[in-house]
Parts: sequence; structure tokens; C-alpha cells
Amino acid sequence: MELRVGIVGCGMIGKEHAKRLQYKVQGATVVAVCDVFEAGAKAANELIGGNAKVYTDADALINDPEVDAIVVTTPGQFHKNPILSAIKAGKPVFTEKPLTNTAAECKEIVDAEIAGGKHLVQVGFMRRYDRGYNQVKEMIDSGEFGAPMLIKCTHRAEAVADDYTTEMAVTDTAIHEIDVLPWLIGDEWDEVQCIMPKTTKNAHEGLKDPQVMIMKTKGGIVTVLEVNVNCGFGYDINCEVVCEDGVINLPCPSFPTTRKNFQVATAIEKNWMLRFIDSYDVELQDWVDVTLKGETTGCSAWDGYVASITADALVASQKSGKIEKVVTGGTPDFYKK
Ligand code: ISE
Repeated sequence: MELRVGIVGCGMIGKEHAKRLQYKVQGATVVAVCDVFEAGAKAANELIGGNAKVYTDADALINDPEVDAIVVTTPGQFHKNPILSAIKAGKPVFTEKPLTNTAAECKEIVDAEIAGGKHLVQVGFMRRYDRGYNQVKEMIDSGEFGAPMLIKCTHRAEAVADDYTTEMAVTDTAIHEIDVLPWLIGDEWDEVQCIMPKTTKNAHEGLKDPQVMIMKTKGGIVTVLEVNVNCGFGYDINCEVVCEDGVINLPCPSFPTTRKNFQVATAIEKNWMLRFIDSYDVELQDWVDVTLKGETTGCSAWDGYVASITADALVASQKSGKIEKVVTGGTPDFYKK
């Protein structure tokens, strides 16, 4: 049986996922694509062989009886409506991260899913499918290194577009660490703070970059995260977990090391799509497999909501400079695993 998928949002990641679902993932066919800009939807359709229906109205795609499941790849601020429409139509929906850009909107989604009584939403936090992060999780879970105490992370990118804002350092970038680290260590965020060092000359007007985010879990584990999105040299994701009996370090995946001109050099990945390409493949294959069985997996709407509550607290700290509390009110029974 094939899962007939409709894609809402045909920008860069929408086109990538369309190709991935059509040509790499087993068990799925992209039968419809939608973008408010018809040219974008048509371009996505061409990339997958030209046989999908082309829509400019997301609700029309979602309610098409030939579409079994939805993938939402619009920009984050436009995630809410298609997700709510998919829930209303009773169709499984995979949305790219973040669930939405604000906790208030995420809450609407969580409430709608609970009211519908069926788990339909999966949020695309692809790092949960990355081989390296999974190995780190296994090592932590083995207990061999003792309890984690401190996590030191960098989230660096070569450069960002002019419409990238100071808040997006949290809602678009740090949101990955906000989601993946509690999953990694089996804990929950308790309080967070954002500190602004001197801004780089490479940041565009009005953008504060780099930023340092300090986050503490209920269990007392402290994370120090450097977000630095105009570093100029590549996409540099590092995560070091300092435990009681040892240290687990997840560096960038390895490239050959060369020696020439009195230098030892190793390449670094250019961007996030290349760094996490395998994780995206595994993630969407898993979503298709599980959806075909009528089940859900991975990061739930509740997980996406909790990530957004944490992001809101960090954005508040960007403004206040103070430590801000992360208050979730506790996991509803519907989402308890
Ligand atoms: C982008 O949307 C991503 O999800 C990347 O993983 C992240 O590194 C980047 O900062 C975001 O803009």
C-alpha cells in the first residue's frame, strides 16, 4: 500500500521533501503540491515527475479525497492553519519544525488534537533521527559515563539572510537544541537565560549575533549553547556532554584530513541540509512506515508545544536579560508515553 502525500509549502525544504518522498522514501507517492505562489508549486511538481495535482489553496489540497496524509513545509509562521485543517480532516500531518512560531498557537494545535481524540501530528525535529545523537543517547542511557551534569553546544552557520531576526536565533535555530537535549538526557527544561556578547561585524543591521543561551533542567543539568549564525566558515554543530565518569563529545561528522603547505586541514559541512541529510531520510521513512500502520511516532504536538514554551522564555530573556522560568503545566494524559 502507498501513502498518498500532499505537500503544503514548496520553498526550499518543501521541494527537498517532495523529492525525498517521491524518490528515496519507500511506500509514499506525492500526489499533490501546494504553494500560495503557483510557480513554486509547479516547480516542485516538475521536480517529482509532473504528475501531482497543483494547488494554491492549502485547504483544497488537505480535503482532496486522494490525499491520505499532509506534509507542512511553509515558513513556521504559516504552520498553524494547515495543521489545524489536517486535524479537522482527520488526516495525519508531518510538519517541519517548529510546530509553530509561538506557544499560544501550538496550544491551539494541542487542544484541537486532544479534542479530535486521535494522534495525528508529528513535528520534524530531525536531530532525533541523527545517527550521532542516537549514539550519544545510547551511551548516556547505558549509565557507563555516569549522570550528565553539563552540556556544551555550538550551533554555528556560515551566514543568514537579511530577514533573519534576533528572535529567530531562538525560534528557528536554537529550537533544535531546545528539543533534542531533553530527549537526549531524559529531563525537562526548568529555567533559561539569553546573554548577548559583542555583536559580530558580519551580522546585518539590527541582528544580535552571536548569542549565548544558558538552560537548566529540572534535574540540575546546565547547557551552554553558542548560537553564531554569521561565523563565515561553515555549518558547525557540536555537542559535548560532561558526565560524572567521562565526557561524550559529538563533533561534526568526519571528512578526510589533508596535510599540505604546513597545514593539517579537515573540511566542514556547508549547510544544515547537507549535515542532516541522512536524518531527514530516516525521519520521513519512519513517518511513512508508521503512518501506513495508522500509528504516530517521534516528536508529538505536545513536544512541539513544550519546545515553543521554552523558546518563548528564551525570547523573553533576550529582552529582559534575566533568567526566565519554563512553565508547561505538566503533560496531559493524552500525550503520556
Ligand atoms: C534552519 O531552519 C534549520 O532548521 C537548521 O537546522 C538551523 O541550523 C538553521 O539555523 C535554521 O535556520
